[in-house]
Amino acid sequence: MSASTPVEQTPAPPPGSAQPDAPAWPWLVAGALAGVLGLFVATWATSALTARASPVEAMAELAIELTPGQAAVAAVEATGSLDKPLLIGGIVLVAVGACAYAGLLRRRSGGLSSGLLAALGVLAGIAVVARDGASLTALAPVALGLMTWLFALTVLTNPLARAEAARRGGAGGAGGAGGGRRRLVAHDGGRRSFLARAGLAVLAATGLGIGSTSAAQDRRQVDRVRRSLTRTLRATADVTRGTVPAGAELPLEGLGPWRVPNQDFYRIDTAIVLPEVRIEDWSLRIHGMVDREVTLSFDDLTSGRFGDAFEDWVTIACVSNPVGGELIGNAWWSGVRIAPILAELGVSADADAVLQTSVDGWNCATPLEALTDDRSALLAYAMNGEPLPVEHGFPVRMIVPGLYGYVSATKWITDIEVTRFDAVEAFWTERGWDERGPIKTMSRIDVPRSGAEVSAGEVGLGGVAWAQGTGIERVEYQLDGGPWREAELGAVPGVDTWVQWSARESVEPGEHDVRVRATDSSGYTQTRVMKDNFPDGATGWDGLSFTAT
Ligand SMILES: Nc1nc2c(c(=O)[nH]1)N[C@H]1C(S)=C(S)[C@@H](COP(=O)(O)O)O[C@H]1N2
Ligand SMILES: [Mo]
Repeated sequence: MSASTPVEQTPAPPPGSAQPDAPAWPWLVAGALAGVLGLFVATWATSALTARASPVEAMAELAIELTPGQAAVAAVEATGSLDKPLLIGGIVLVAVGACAYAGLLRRRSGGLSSGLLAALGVLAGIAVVARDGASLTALAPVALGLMTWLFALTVLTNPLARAEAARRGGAGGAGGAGGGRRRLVAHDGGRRSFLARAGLAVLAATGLGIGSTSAAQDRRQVDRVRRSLTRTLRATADVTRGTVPAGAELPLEGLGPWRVPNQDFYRIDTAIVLPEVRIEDWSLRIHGMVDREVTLSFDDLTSGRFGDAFEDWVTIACVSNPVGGELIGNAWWSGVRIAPILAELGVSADADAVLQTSVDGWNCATPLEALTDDRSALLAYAMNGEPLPVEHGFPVRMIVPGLYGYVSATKWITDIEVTRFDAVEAFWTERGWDERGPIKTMSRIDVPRSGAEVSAGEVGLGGVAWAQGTGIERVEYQLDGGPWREAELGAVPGVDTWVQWSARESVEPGEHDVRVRATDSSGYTQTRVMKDNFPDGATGWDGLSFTAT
């Protein structure tokens, strides 16, 4: 029996249905193009309406909020600082992929295709409402994006449907030779019209892309305010003292700067869209278990109402910093000490925690005593003599020596509630991280780099060590399993900064390895036990190999 059915007996397929021999890719391309166009329209509308976040950004933020802690941290570690671009890129990819599929679906069923796009739009709408509430400004970009998807997909696929109908007619061979030619012409016309429309879509997407980036630049008005603030701050804070103390930097080539420049400072936060807080809109409410609550303006902080400007060198660190890692930095911070403010407001004797909240909703709980004892815990408004960079918390953040950032260093801070640990949970502790978060005594090798080739003979070894609140007493290194030797230490202005260490050793040609360990002023020597950063910070000795030739 023959597998082929006479063409004449095939019932005519319903309009718009697929032909087995017609290629699928134009439908996929149409869907993907419509997808890209819709995303661009949504982004452009976000800028034009100065909505806080685009639908894609809102989805990324929601994803971060809903990700359990260890998975989030694993993602950050696996991808380095690329976590956010990767998350955004992944969402865009999934969205465009789904739109491409909607294009394919449209070949068989317009309803299913539109339904898929509508479902995507609803998802984006849910993310936006979850993050920013159901305002018109927040939702308009989603609505415009969805309308663009539906409209662009129709416009792009209509010629395809026409071309396929014509082709079908031709294949059906129902008409004479003349009819076949006409159908072929219609088919070619459909293809040409599809290509023209696709070209227009690409042009429109490009234009919108350029349009929304320049609009995004307009939004950086906070940057302009920062610059104009610099002079005012110079008057209120003695920023000239932020020059590196003599002897802090050891003369060893390859050692990083003791004071980390703002643009090189590590950045860790959950913000997809950087909060842009204007000075005149900023306020800090301090309340909870206090006799008297207060709401401070930026002027209140800088005018001396709660004491003079206070400045200090503090090395802050992230609990996710692995042994040998770079999620740590040292800067000259200017601000106001928090202890006298809390003292003036009168803190309840039952309180043991302070819940800090930022403008984007992130929060952390800090042990109360860290904010009331005599350490340099401050509401900082300047970093290395400049107004805080937006990504480091402009206009005001908390800096607390001795505690990892996730329990203390709230950027874009707007709320401080004196409370009790047993009454609150915060972003990272909810995800299983340690409640108190004291920074562990640590040391790191920076010279030579792991795997480096150096010339045999005298080589320099060096790095940094830190034990905030306690101070580094001694740093020892061990070359090729030999005896532990004490390294030379740089000068430091206090116990809250890292200290540079260096040494010189003579090495033979060949492979070498070096390890380091620090001892703090309490007499504690860093444990060699290697431990992961969860839930309270990594431990273990940093070590690496290098080759001498
Ligand atoms: N608002 C806000 N503040 C935050 C965070 C955050 O996610 N949001 N992350 C904290 C963490 S985990 C660290 S380690 C420090 C990092 O500060 P930096 O980015 O200025 O280096 O900020 C802290 N402050
Ligand atoms: Mo952190």
